[in-house]
Amino acid sequence: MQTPDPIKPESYNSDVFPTWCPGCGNFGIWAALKMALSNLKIPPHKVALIFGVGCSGNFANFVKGYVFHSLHGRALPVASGAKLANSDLHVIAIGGDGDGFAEGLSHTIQTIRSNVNITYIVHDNHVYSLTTGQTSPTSLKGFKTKTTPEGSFEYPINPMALAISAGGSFVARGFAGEIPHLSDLIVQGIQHRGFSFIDVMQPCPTFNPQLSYDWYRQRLYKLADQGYKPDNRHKAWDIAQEEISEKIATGVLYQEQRATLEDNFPQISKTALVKKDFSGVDIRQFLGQFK
Ligand SMILES: Cc1ncc(C[n+]2csc(CCOP(=O)(O)OP(=O)(O)O)c2C)c(N)n1
Repeated sequence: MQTPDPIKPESYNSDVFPTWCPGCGNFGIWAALKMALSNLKIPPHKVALIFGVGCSGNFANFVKGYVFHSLHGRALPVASGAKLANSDLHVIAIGGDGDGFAEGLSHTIQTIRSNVNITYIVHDNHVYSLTTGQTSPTSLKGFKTKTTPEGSFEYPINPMALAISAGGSFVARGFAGEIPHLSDLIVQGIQHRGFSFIDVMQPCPTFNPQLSYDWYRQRLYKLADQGYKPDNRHKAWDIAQEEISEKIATGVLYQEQRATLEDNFPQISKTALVKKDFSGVDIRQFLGQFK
């Protein structure tokens, strides 16, 4: 793949223009990610974008890079495998709240624990969109859909609390309607050594119109404006307890440095697996290292 010079947000456009509904928050996340990659001067051939299934997963068709459209809830194991095979790539996993907190919930928890050096962006619209509007694990109580005509009665999953309690080393929340701020969070997430978890508040005007851009804006506040420092897990936990129906903190809630999954594999901690010279290697002896 040729490297366009200089790298611009448009460098990541595929030939297909997004088919998302007018006003969909996915456009903002798409723009923020492209802005982040171009600000970091990462060429498309140095990034692997691994998608789940959903409206968010359709992003796979609208972006350039090494792109893999995986199964529903399975973006994270595929992304982890890509990173372990080629640690020289920037690996970014992308999926919806259904993908990450229902079908893929155990992968989300286990990948946070592993601290593999990848970035995970959740398009959290609090609804299953691609299947035309059913409750998701983050749907607010009382949310009326085809599957919950009397309103959802289940308590919503809290992604910030989930990530902090699973041992997240980078836990952040952004808003699809604030592209430069979200882009900066994605930059920080990519630069973080370890698993970066970014939950993005994403308006879905078609299947969750109540949570509109205005609804979010009335509740959003930026942690950085309050001089907040994301180095204390207990403080992060307190912020995570705020009900998003009342107030929504954006920014990095918590960050710490600790060994990544790759650091724990001496076979790949220094040289990417794909760069190993296997000519003349007794493969049985090599595989023996993995026992
Ligand atoms: C294992 C499995 N279960 C269910 C489906 C059907 N399905 C496809 S997309 C989807 C919902 C996607 O919702 P979400 O992950 O929140 O993404 P969004 O469409 O809102 O971006 C479901 C249930 C599937 N494809 N695979």
